[in-house]
Amino acid sequence: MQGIWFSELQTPGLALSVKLKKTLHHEKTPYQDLAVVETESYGRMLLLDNIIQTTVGDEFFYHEMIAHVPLNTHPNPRTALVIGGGDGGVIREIIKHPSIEKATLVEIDARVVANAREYLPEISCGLDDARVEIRFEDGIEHVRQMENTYDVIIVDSTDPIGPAVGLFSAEFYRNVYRALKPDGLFVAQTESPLFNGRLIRRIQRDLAEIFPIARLYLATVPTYPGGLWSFSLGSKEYDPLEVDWKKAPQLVTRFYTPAIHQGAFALPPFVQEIL
Ligand code: AG3
Repeated sequence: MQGIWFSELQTPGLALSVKLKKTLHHEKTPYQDLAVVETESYGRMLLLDNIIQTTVGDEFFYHEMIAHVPLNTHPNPRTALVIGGGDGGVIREIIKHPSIEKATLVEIDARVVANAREYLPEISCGLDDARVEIRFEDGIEHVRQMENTYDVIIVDSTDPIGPAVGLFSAEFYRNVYRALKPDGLFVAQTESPLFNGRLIRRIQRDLAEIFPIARLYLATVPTYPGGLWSFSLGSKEYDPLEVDWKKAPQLVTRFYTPAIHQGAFALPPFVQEIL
C-alpha cells in the first residue's frame, strides 16, 4: 500500500486502516495523546490514544443516534448534560431541539474542545450557542454532585480503558439516576455487540436494576469496531418505543429518522443472546 496509513488496532486481531493526506495536529495533553489527521476517505479524523473518536465523514451516524433517540423519547427536554463529547458533535444535535433551554458539556480534557474548535468546525459548531455551558471537569465527579437536575444525560465516552472505566460502572449509573429529574432518562455509548458482548450484558443488567426501563439499541458506525455500535438507555418514565411522533420536533438530520429510531431497538438474534 502506497502512502501513509493510520491503523487502529480494534481488537488484538483486527485493524482498520485509513489512508492519510496529512497530520494537522499532534500533542500530548495532560490526559491523553491527541491527533487530528486529514484522511482520504473520511475527511478529518480525531484520534485519542490512537483510537478513532470521530471522522467528519461518518460522525453523523453516531452523534444523531446518541442524541435524538433520548431527546425524542422525552416529551419536553429542557436541560441536557453531555459527559465527554468534547468534539461537540452531541451538543450540535442537542441544540436542534427547540425545547432545550440549557445544554451542559462536561469534558475532562480542555484540549479536546480547543482542537475540535480549531480543526473540526463542522462538528464543534454548536459549542458557541448561547444555551451551551462547557465545564472542564471529571464527569464522574459532576454527576456525583448533581441531584434532580437534568432531563437527559448522554455519556459520549471513550472506550472503557483508563479514565473512562468509571463511566461504565453501576455506581456511576446510580449517580446518573440521582442527577436526573424524576422523569429523566440517559443514554451511554456501550461499544461493539460483536466484540464487547459481556460488557453490554453487564451494563444492561446494572441498568435494569436501577431504572424502571432499560433498553439497548444499535446503529451502524462505519469507523468503529465491527461497524455496528450499541447504546444503552435507562429511563425513569418514558419508553423509547412509545414516542408520540406527532409531537416530536421536525429535525434536519442525515441518518436519524423516526423509523430508524424505532428500528434501532430491533435486536438481531446474536445480540439478544448476549443479553
Ligand atoms: N466516543 C468514542 C466511541 C468509541 C470509539 N471506539 C473505537 N473507535 N475503538 C466518540 C466521541 C465522539 N463524539
